[in-house]
Amino acid sequence: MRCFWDERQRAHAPAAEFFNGKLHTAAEHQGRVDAILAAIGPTEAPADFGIEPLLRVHTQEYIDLLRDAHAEWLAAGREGDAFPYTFPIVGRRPLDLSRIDARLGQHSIDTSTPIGPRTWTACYWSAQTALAGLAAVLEGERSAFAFTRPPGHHAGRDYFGGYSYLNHATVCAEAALAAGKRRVAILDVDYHHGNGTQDIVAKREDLFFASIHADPSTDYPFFWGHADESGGNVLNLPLPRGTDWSGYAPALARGLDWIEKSAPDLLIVSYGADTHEADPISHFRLKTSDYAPMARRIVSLGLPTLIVMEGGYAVEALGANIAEFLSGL
Ligand code: SP5
Ligand code: ZN
Repeated sequence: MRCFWDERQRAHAPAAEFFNGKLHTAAEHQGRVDAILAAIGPTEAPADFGIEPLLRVHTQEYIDLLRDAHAEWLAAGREGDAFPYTFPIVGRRPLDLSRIDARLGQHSIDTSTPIGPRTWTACYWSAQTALAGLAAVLEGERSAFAFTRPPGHHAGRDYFGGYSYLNHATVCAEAALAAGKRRVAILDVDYHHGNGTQDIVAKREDLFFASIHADPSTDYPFFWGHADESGGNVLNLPLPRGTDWSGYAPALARGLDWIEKSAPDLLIVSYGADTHEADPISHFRLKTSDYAPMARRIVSLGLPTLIVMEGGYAVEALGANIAEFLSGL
């Protein structure tokens, strides 16, 4: 299977994130990279598909912020990574503010997603890696794996959060439509609900989103992913903490059945290994050996399939989990 990765994606190096009332070592840290690269073997570097595919999903204003935020942060006299800390809650009137703290708050949903001096570079190449994986599938590969990092599924059109800045799954879905595909389905199997993806595909008749994730009553991102948000082109299948393969497999079957009925001509999988029992921030109980059957069921749909990487933070188990998933493809 062709795997894609660009060394410039390594440059994003968040030190810390804030949740549960204190700073923690960033879960989405550079140490994930070698664990994953060792497992997937040789990778191809992407071509540069430019900024245009990103602008089919994200606003120019938001892209400008991602690119410039850290320089403005330094110019404001700060050090370290840029963090938002004040957010315009629902119903606040839109204001055209220039202060970096206001702009960060206006375009983010949490305090876990820092912007460092090289974050934009890593994000740009992570998106190009996804687009290179898509190009391989459009050229006829049955499946391809894009090691996107930073991840993407929590990022919306104009907001970052959940360690995500650019939404690779929908950037690729839009690129596929632009290249002539008619209907694209996104299956999200990360532990966390893909709120950004759901927001971006809302009300579309050519994009379909099915997600299996931890019940947002107990887990991040809390305000998206509840079962009653399903309908039309969205299917949410929240599962309780403690879910193992015996509880996961039936939800996966439902999700795949729904995708099949949506009649897509391309499948994009947002794959997170944070459903594993050893994950330090998550609470499902999948085992390494569960990822091959998961992948086999996904490819049994017989669709051309692009996999983009989302979360997965148990560094010791990460390589084996991804290798197992790829073996099932
Ligand atoms: C891509 C992805 O997987 N993003 C996940 C973002 C989750 N960030 C919030 C972390 C809060 C973790 N709560 C930890 C409970 C530890 N027992
Ligand atoms: Zn996750």
